[in-house]
Amino acid sequence: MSATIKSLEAILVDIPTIRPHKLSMTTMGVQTMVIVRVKDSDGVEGLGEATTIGGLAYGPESPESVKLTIDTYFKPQLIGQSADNVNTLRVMLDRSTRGNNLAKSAIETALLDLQGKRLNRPVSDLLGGALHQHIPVLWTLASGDTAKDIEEALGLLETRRHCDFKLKIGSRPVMDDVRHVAAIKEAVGDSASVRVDVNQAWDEATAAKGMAELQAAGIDLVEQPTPMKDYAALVRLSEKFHLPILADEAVADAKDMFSLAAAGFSGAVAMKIAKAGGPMKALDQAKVAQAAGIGLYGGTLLEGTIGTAASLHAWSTLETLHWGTEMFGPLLMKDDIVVKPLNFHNNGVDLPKGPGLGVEIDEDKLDRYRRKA
Ligand code: MUC
Ligand code: MG
Repeated sequence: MSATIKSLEAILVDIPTIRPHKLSMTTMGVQTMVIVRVKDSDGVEGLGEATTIGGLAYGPESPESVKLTIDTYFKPQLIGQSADNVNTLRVMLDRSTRGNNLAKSAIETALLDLQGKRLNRPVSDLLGGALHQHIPVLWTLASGDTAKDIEEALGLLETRRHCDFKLKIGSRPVMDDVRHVAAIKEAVGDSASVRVDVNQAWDEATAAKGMAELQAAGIDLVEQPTPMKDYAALVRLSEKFHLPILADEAVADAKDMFSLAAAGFSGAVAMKIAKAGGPMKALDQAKVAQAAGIGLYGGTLLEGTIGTAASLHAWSTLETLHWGTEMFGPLLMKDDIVVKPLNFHNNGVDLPKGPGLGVEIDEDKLDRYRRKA
């Protein structure tokens, strides 16, 4: 008889960030992860994670609501089910629950990890097989201070931990942001790719002005300049500029990708396992983007090591990641809750090895950082 799901736990874990991380909608000083532990009747454990950036300032799911959805709605459905068919379980949750993609992503990840451990294969094998063992990773400069960002970037270039940078802008007047970005681009030089993420902060006219200036300053990519639902603006801006647009909040899953591509968008997409509802669904989105000629980028909601490893297993199966990835989440946190952190070097990170995600919980650390109240 196949193993059944015996227990499921969703744990809130709060870890301070190494410095304030300033986004257009909020400033993060702590990252909250929802860690999922699912155990089967043979005692094998699968790990999953859901995070978001800036809580409800960013999107409709908060870490607390993810935990509630899992504890109250998903757990009763999953306990007692056969653990050996991830598709059956994710379809079951999709039928019973609309949206809640962050919570679904944590569960799909945990089920894949469990399955991988049972089969003694890495999660990337369950997704078709890895094509890459080392994956490029950029760094986000978001201290809120131009001089500090430059110092941070030059240090990272010197150690070759990162060679590309994403700048978080949108909270200040557009020309202040342009000056900030241009100064950083000038300091890091031509060998580094500099991109910006506006996190929806501009209206279309501001975006047109901002993009013209950023194009002149040598910026390579502009992420989500306008509000997520305004597809027409994204399409018009993508037609107007050589400077490509990276669609982020606008496209959560394969269906969104199809709609935006069908509306005439060209550019690139930030895939995120959390937005899509899990690694498998993020790869569904990748297929639609590929068919529409839209460039791929491995995105993050600043997950810790578990969520980052799950994303890396997914991205490793894609032949071309046109814009690389931003899977640096664990490096933004002061500490980690795993035994062996991911290995970031040579402007990228190694795909973790071993069965499942290839990640093991450090129980003492988990105990230290788990939310008590
Ligand atoms: C986002 O909006 O793209 C990724 C890097 C970062 O600093 O924030 C995120 C999310
Ligand atoms: Mg973004």
